[in-house]
Amino acid sequence: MTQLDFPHRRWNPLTSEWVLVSPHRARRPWLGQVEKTPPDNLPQYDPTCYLCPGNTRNTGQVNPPYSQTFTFDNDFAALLGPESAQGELPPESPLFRASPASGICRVVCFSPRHDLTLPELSQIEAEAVIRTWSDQTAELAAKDFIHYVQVFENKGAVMGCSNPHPHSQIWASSYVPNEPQKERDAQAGYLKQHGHCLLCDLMEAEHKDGSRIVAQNDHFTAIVPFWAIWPFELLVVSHRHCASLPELAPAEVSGLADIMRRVTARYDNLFEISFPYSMGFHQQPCNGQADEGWHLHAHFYPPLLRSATVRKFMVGYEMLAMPQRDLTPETAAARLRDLSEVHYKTK
Ligand code: H2U
Ligand code: ZN
Repeated sequence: MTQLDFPHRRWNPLTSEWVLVSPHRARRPWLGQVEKTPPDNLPQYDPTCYLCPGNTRNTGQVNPPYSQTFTFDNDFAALLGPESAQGELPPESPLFRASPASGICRVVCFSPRHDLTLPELSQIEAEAVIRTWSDQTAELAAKDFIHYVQVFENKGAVMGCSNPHPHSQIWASSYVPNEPQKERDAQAGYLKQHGHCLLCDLMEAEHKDGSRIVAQNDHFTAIVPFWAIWPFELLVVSHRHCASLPELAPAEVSGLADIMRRVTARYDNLFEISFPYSMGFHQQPCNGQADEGWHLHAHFYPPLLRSATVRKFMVGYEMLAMPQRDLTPETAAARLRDLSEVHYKTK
């Protein structure tokens, strides 16, 4: 695609929302907040970490001496089991609407090593993480009261992550949350209107164009979406039309592990720091009607903008009007594409 260097809006067909792109603004000066860079010299084992093997968590429970991944029920879960829905909610009215919410929250550690992040794991270790997410999804989705399983990773203090030990979270809920519900409606609407899957069509168009592709293998492609909000946002899409992690064949699990390692290595190499982000998979809702238009994908939402210490703030216009970006998605993709996939720490 040719570079656009004048203000314009772009449509996000997955959420049915617009983003404002202002490429001419990318060079403005910055005198605002400067973030701390993440520590680069973590120990392999931290006796004070509540996720390291053998350590005691806040509740007094002791982590097993695990050697690959480790999953446990979140000790401070945001959602509690169905038995928690005891009290009575106020009667619904057009202005005041409340609804019961129950679920299961878990923490998944990627590795017993306190100091290794996704791009530093071996291919085998990264595959074990994908399989854990997949097995957890299958187990949680099989429960009658669960309607959606959200797998996500919050990485870096800037993103509110409380502990550098590599871990992710899973929140399985009795309801479909806002973002997946928007995507559900949009994917179903696209299928109805065009007779094809939205993300299958997107993959075809992106492979033809190429300007937003960052990395690909036989089974997955990572792009900076045309409608990206965050400066270096990524969308990772499966080539085969499938709707959830448990549907992936073994070769696709390997493909997903490969693409996750490669894009996170590029991220770390961008500013030569452990790159912060929120990442998560969007899988089809469970225990409801089938979602034929649903196509498995992951979003990476990283906050950093122009250096390791200057982030994008979603404030002002973003909070009150709509998201806005300066750098075009095509420029962001080219920058990520030009980076090595060899992690800077191993150089
Ligand atoms: P972050 O991914 O945002 O860092 O959160 C880590 C989770 O770990 C958080 O949801 C949980 C917190 O509730 N946790 C435990 O389950 N046990 C502990 O002993 C400390 C933190
Ligand atoms: Zn640890």
